[in-house]
Amino acid sequence: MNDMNINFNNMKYKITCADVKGLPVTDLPEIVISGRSNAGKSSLINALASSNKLARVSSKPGKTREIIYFDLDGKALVADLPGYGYSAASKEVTAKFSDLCDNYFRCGRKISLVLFLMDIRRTPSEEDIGMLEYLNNAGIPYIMVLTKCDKFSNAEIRKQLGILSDYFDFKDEALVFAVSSKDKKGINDLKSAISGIISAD
Ligand SMILES: Nc1nc2c(ncn2[C@@H]2O[C@H](COP(=O)(O)OP(=O)(O)OP(=O)(O)O)[C@@H](O)[C@H]2O)c(=O)[nH]1
Ligand SMILES: [Mg+2]
Repeated sequence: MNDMNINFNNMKYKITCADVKGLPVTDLPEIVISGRSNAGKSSLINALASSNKLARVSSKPGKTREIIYFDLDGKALVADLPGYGYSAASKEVTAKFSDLCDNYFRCGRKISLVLFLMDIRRTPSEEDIGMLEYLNNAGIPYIMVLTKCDKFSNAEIRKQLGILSDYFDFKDEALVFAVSSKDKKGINDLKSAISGIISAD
């Protein structure tokens, strides 16, 4: 694998976009972090960057409400998307989040890689299943990242992987990683996989 050696510690905040019209114009590959509210998207960005303050994390779902871009070592952009499936917000606000995600995926932007996050303890939601179907149909490369695996024993993780394979029609090339942003388990393997995919792009 022609690994381009991305320095994940060199990740910097770039821009916040409330609307797809404001998305940065770029030739860099784009890595998108997607998944339901509270799945651990912003925490994963911090874990990848070995930082605890780059992306804002909250125990309340719905923290990230705009698309937040980070520059990854000058070699890629990372987009932290608002989570879907967050219904505690007002109807109007909820519609705006999902519109923004929908518009983002529909606006014709070239996406090099989606990190599709799910809390390993949760049963996949309809939206999770829809998202995976969309990625498969659109031929967008993705990595499934099962988060918060510090909450599970290795036996529980194996069992959950079995359950998930009943839900998702994993393609042969689908990559599945169990990680913990808290104790950093699986983070280095995930970084290598991201580097490999981005360098082949
Ligand atoms: N135990 C544990 N908790 C985690 C982990 N990753 C995230 N969390 C917790 O999960 C909650 C949500 O984390 P965020 O990173 O803000 O989640 P998010 O997907 O960005 O959420 P939204 O922006 O609301 O969509 C916080 O309380 C985090 O501390 C993990 O690996 N292990
Ligand atoms: Mg977030």
